[in-house]
Amino acid sequence: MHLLASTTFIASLAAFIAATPVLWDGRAPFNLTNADLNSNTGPFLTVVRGSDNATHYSSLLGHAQLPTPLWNDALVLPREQVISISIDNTSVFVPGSGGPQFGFRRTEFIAANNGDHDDLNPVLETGTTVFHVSIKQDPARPLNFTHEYQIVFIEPSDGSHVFELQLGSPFTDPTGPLPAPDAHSFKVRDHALNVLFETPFTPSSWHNFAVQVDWTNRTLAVLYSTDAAPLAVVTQPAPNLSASPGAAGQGDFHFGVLKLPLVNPNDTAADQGDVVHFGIQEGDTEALLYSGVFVEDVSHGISLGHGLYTPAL
Ligand SMILES: *[C@@H]1O[C@H](CO)[C@@H](O)[C@H](O)[C@H]1NC(C)=O
Ligand SMILES: *[C@@H]1O[C@H](CO)[C@@H](O)[C@H](O)[C@H]1NC(C)=O
Ligand SMILES: *[C@@H]1O[C@H](CO)[C@@H](O)[C@H](O)[C@H]1NC(C)=O
Ligand SMILES: *[C@@H]1O[C@H](CO)[C@@H](O)[C@H](O)[C@H]1NC(C)=O
Ligand SMILES: *[C@@H]1O[C@H](CO)[C@@H](O)[C@H](O)[C@H]1NC(C)=O
Ligand SMILES: *[C@@H]1O[C@H](CO)[C@@H](O)[C@H](O)[C@H]1NC(C)=O
Ligand SMILES: CC(=O)N[C@H]1CO[C@H](CO)[C@@H](O)[C@@H]1O
Repeated sequence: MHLLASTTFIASLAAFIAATPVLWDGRAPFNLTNADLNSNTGPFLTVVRGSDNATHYSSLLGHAQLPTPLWNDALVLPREQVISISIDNTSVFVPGSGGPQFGFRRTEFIAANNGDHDDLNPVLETGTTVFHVSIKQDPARPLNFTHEYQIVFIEPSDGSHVFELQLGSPFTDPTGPLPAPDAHSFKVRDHALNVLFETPFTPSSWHNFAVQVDWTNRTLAVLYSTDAAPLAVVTQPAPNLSASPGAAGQGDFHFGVLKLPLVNPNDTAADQGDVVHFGIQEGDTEALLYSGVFVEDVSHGISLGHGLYTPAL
């Protein structure tokens, strides 16, 4: 029995070693250029931004910065470039309808294949899939933790988020004590905005997150580590049943900087709650650094880094 059990274990380890299928890879290769960002060539759709071109708000850093060591062996040249994503006071997005979003400042990359996200989303958001992302501070262009930032999320067409990664002080109307006590922590929130996992945004480290989404049973589980440490499971699958099932629950996978306003006491009561169009923004230039962004299927396990895997949760 013991022998059989250990043989099975070795067989299943071997299956995990045979690499879990990457459904979309946003780890920017060195042949991806800033011009590609402007033309939506490659893995990113860069339309969620202000009026200037994409490279005014984002850039590929070549060999100037090291990406997360989780997927990049320290002894050889990295396989990906760090992506810098910033906002300034011109970062007012004008969507197809609804008018300019004067309440927000935002620059986001959306997962795509040469501009096509509509065909990609059902691929990334069926069965059970894992969304990987690593984030680092840009010390020259820090965030303002008095504000709320939503920095990674999947957004179905109803504007909700299947899950999101949040920083700063949650928007409050009427304005509560600011900054919030945990403003400097990352929060992984579910569709209903419950905090599933929280960890401090320490400077100088890469913060590696992975969120497993079971699209059929609608659950979320979170993995996390810093720098080269393999990902560790920090929350087991929890129900996320306020998210819509099926196609209505699928949406674009965003990462970047979305800054919410503070309430402007001069606005009407109704407008004070309209974070999209109203509120106070200082207009500062702020940025985050990204690497290690990809989506995988869990059929052969969840990648933990350095070739390690764990079975689906
Ligand atoms: C980069 O090189 C890979 C491998 O040759 C290729 O598949 C990909 O299309 C290239 N990407 C760009 C943006 O040129
Ligand atoms: C993007 O805009 C900047 C100035 O805002 C300009 O210098 C640059 O040439 C533009 N890039 C492209 C590819 O249009
Ligand atoms: C920032 O942008 C808003 C909206 O376009 C504008 O009303 C405001 O004057 C700008 N502030 C600064 C400091 O440029
Ligand atoms: C951060 O935002 C608050 C609220 O608008 C503002 O008072 C403060 O000056 C801002 N800090 C910086 C460094 O811009
Ligand atoms: C999903 O729910 C079904 C029905 O309750 C259950 O049989 C199945 O084990 C669940 N799958 C997972 C991965 O939890
Ligand atoms: C509110 O209005 C007053 C009077 O016009 C003005 O001085 C103040 O700057 C305004 N405050 C904001 C946050 O816009
Ligand atoms: C962690 C958790 O259970 N989150 C929520 C998932 O969705 C259901 C249904 O809306 C909520 O009740 C849970 O609190």
